[in-house]
Amino acid sequence: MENAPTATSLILHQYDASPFSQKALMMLGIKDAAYHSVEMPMMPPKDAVMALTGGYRGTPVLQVGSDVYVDSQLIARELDRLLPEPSLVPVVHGAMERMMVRWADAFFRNGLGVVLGVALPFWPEEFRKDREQLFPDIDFNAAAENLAQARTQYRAHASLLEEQLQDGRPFLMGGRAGLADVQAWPFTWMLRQNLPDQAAALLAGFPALHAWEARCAAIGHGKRTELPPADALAVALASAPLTAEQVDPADVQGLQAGQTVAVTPDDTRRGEVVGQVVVATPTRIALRREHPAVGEVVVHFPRLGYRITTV
Ligand SMILES: N[C@@H](CCC(=O)N[C@@H](CS)C(=O)NCC(=O)O)C(=O)O
Repeated sequence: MENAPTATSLILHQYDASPFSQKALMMLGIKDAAYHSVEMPMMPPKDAVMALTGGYRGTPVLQVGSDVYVDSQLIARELDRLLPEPSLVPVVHGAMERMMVRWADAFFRNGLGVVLGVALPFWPEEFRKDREQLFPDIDFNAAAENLAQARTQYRAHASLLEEQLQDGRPFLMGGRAGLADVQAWPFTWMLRQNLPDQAAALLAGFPALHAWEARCAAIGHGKRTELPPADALAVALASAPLTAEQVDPADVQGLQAGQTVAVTPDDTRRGEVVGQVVVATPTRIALRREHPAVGEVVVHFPRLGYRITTV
């Protein structure tokens, strides 16, 4: 079959409506990468991704053979490792653009606050219930009451983007698109997609931002081929993980190779994964685990934003 995935193919498990998926798609666009996209449902059941990760349900997840990369932070690192050019930090090397992730999460939360404040009454009950358990720290009953503050905060965040672009640079860090744009653009995209009137009001009077949004949108999503979930699982089953053991001797939790631990996101309830430690560094935790549908896999998480507990 033409274009059949192999153990080295990039396979992205995701759904397009998520701004976090858009981060991964934009990275692939910057690299003009060829990849397979597996459609993930927006709500459980999510059998394919659950078999691969062992319990993490979030989007995006990148699969390469039997190595599974959770979170857009780690997907950025892996894409730069596998496809170094063009780099996702093309202008100013270093970690500053990675540090933006928590700023971007705050921008997301305010955008979500606007969406909830305006659109929650129109959400299907089942979707609302799912998202309420996903975001235990958000009071959905207070969404309308919190709307004015969410709008103010959203515009304050957006004004920083406008300010950054004041000197006429095409992208946030300069002449080329990179991780800074990837961190920020999905959250203006999100509001424009979901609530164009709100977006028009909250992003009004920001001409540099508007021009930048158009440049970001024009980057596209690279060379994408749709793949059925079963084919992605078959790739994992037919391959073996390639990750070498690497444990920081100064690991702050004293993690040891082979130790059984549980990893969960520390912000939303996207699910817990239990396995044996293969990698533990300040930037990454990777676990070995097995599932009949995929065989042995190694699931990688960023350390930032994830909680590790011993089992
Ligand atoms: N820090 C994560 C956040 C991912 C995230 O929160 N994704 C949301 C989508 S907007 C999600 O997974 N929601 C639950 C779901 O889709 O089941 C990342 O950057 O990948």
